[in-house]
Amino acid sequence: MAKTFKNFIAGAWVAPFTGEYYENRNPADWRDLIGRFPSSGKRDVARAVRSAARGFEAWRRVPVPQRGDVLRRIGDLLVRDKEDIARSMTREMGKVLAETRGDVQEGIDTAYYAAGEGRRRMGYTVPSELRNKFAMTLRRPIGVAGIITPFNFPMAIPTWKIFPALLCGNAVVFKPSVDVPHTGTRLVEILLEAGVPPEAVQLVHGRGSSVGDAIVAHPQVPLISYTGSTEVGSRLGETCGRMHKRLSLEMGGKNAMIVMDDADLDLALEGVLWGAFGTTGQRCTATSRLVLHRKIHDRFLRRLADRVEKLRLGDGLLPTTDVGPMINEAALRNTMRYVAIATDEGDELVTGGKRARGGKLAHGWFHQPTVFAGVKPRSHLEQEEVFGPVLAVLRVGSLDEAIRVNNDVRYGLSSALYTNDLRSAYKAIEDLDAGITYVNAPTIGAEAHLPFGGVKETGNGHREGGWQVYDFFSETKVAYIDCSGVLQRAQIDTYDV
Ligand code: UN1
Repeated sequence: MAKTFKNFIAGAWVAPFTGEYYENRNPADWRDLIGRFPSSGKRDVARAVRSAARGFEAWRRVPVPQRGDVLRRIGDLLVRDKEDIARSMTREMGKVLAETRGDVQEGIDTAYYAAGEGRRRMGYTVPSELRNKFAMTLRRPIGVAGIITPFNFPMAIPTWKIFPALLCGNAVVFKPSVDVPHTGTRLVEILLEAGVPPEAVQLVHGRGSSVGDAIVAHPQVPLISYTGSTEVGSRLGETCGRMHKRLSLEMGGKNAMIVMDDADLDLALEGVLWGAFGTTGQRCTATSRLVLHRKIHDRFLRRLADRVEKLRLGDGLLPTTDVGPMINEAALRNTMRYVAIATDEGDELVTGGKRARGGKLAHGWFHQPTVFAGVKPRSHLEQEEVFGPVLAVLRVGSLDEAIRVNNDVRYGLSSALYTNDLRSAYKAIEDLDAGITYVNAPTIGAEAHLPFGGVKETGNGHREGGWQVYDFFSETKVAYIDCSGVLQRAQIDTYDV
């Protein structure tokens, strides 16, 4: 009998007010039931926010370096449990073990970075225009942060948001994706074990349309950090705009990898395999377009097809597996829909193109790694995010044309250029409209201590990772201390003629 899991609200593991639960199953084999998780509702969120507001009042008074010590312990516990969490994460969401290990490692890196940040939460001191007067800035926590996260990085993405939120002194109401509630639960257990005060963190399971919306619309949640689709992000933006909330959005991508005729083609081949089919293409940073210079197009495509055909689908826990299942049936059907659209539009199917269900794959949501060539700029497959293992190949005649193709989409998260020409690399860094440009590396591989985020409809100007995210989760306060003992009027007494 599979376990029934609970929410963590007001310092205790509790059942949802709704009394309703849903089943969480292994996408590589849906006969494997991981557990039943709460389908919570508005009342659960309301209770969590009330408790988080109390948690905030206590946690905000803990000196920042001490909050940093708690973050360091979180990192230590993630190190201790890395293998175990990685295995249960692969069982829960399907990507191969090497990748779930990397996912936990990203959480560890983020924790240790946050711990260090606890000792350098810097404001600055500047000279005042008046005598005997200090002028300085400092950072203050904001309140209860609503954290809403996707399935594809069940550990890393929540940590990108929760760790800086906590380090800055906020309390957190966390809603993980309905597809990965187990990893969310593991993370919260670790936070508590490391010494985060019970009311500073709340875990509410359930759907976006009930739990997520209730968090976003709650008047006592002044800041929201969301990673997911551009459609949902726009909706959240409307609510947050109306309610004057601070909102960080991390959304879709249609990332291109450009391969020039002077590139190291062996390197580029490894890069595109990893970029397009890692996490079964279910990354916002996935390489979903491959833009090839015409001089190497045919040669490269042949080699690519050959390698893609050799990728082995299967359970991510098996060492023989290269590519795991898709997260659920809806995701699989969506990928199949795009294959049909591309075929209708006349794109040339090079390899793949079908659901895979033979032998050991019979009970999972598998789709063949798929490549379409001859894809035309502005066609559906070229413009829209599939979030699955489908690569669109385009042919160009120059770097300028490649850059135009890259930029002519609504998204702008990641980008990549393979070249051995320094001038081309420089031009790409200057001209590709994206938050991230990789030179001689694929579109995935962001590191925890650098800013992560995109331009255009990928985001709304904020960044995660690095130190920029610490500005998102805190408010700037300015303090002036006048030690002169007389009234000094800014703008007036220094310039009184
Ligand atoms: C995402 O694609 O949703 O750079 C996040 C990467 C990872 C993070 C990706 N470190 O691909």
